[in-house]
Amino acid sequence: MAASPGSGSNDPVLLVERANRVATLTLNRPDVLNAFNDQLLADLVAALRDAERDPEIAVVIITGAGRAFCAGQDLQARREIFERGDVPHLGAGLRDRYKPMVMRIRMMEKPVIAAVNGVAAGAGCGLALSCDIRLAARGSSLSTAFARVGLACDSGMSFFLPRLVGLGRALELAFTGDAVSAEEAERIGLINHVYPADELMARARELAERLASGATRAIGLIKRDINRAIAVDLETALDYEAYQQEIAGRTADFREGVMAFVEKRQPRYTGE
Ligand code: T3D
Repeated sequence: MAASPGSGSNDPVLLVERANRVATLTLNRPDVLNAFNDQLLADLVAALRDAERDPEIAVVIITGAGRAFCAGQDLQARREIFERGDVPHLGAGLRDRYKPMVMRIRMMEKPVIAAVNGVAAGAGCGLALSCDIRLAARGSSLSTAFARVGLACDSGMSFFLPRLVGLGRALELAFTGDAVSAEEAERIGLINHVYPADELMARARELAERLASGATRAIGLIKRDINRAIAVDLETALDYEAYQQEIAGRTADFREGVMAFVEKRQPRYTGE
């Protein structure tokens, strides 16, 4: 388990574990439900960049220490701004700290799985929605939370929420900030699967290792395809698919997939 030093505490704010081609990133500020401070955001972005560049890593899992996934921006840090009599300038912070987090996750040609082990609120919910697949523990919940503290959307919420649950539900969830239970979130498409809490990490690792042993180059291209397709018109999406499939068709994994099929055996993928 590798770790980077946090600020103001001896505990690392992000734990990084690498095993079986899977990097598990654990947000580690459990006393404040893993709320984001600047150090945690910086460490998370750096760890995502490292995982993206590391050829030994094929899949990333993000989870939280303790009883929460992430309660969003640390509001204590915002209170300090008001107590100093300063005016918050949130736009620059979003561009400099939250946008890189979301972009790293979306642009990385490797699956990123959110293992939502407890409450995910505000930008913590945004983090979960930015991931490719969300698994959740029974008893966990998601809340947009922003409107409850007088904020608009950030961390990709306005982009991902309507795409996952449709416009009507997205607006209701964003207007109210009401918490959605893991079970309800699964029903409306916000969460992929719900598991008993003590099974969550084993299930997340099982899925991650399965993807890591698959045709990882093709999986990376699929992620690019779908990233592109959700934000463009049909014709552009079809052209982009053709471009990407040209690349996939030249991989050793495609050849192996075809040969394994016709030879009636399990494929042995290499990611090449
Ligand atoms: O500012 C910018 O840069 C713009 C970006 C904004 C992005 C955002 O994320 S804005 C939204 C911020 N998040 C929230 O509004 C959620 C705030 N938290 C809550 O509403 C509740 O804590 C939860 C619903 C998440 C969980 O409730 P509960 O009852 O299970 O726990 P709790 O007792 O409220 O929290 C436990 C502790 O965590 C508590 O500390 P204490 O009293 O034990 O010393 C609480 O203050 C602390 N905590 C929870 N969330 C945050 C937090 N501390 C700082 N910031 C938090 N976001």
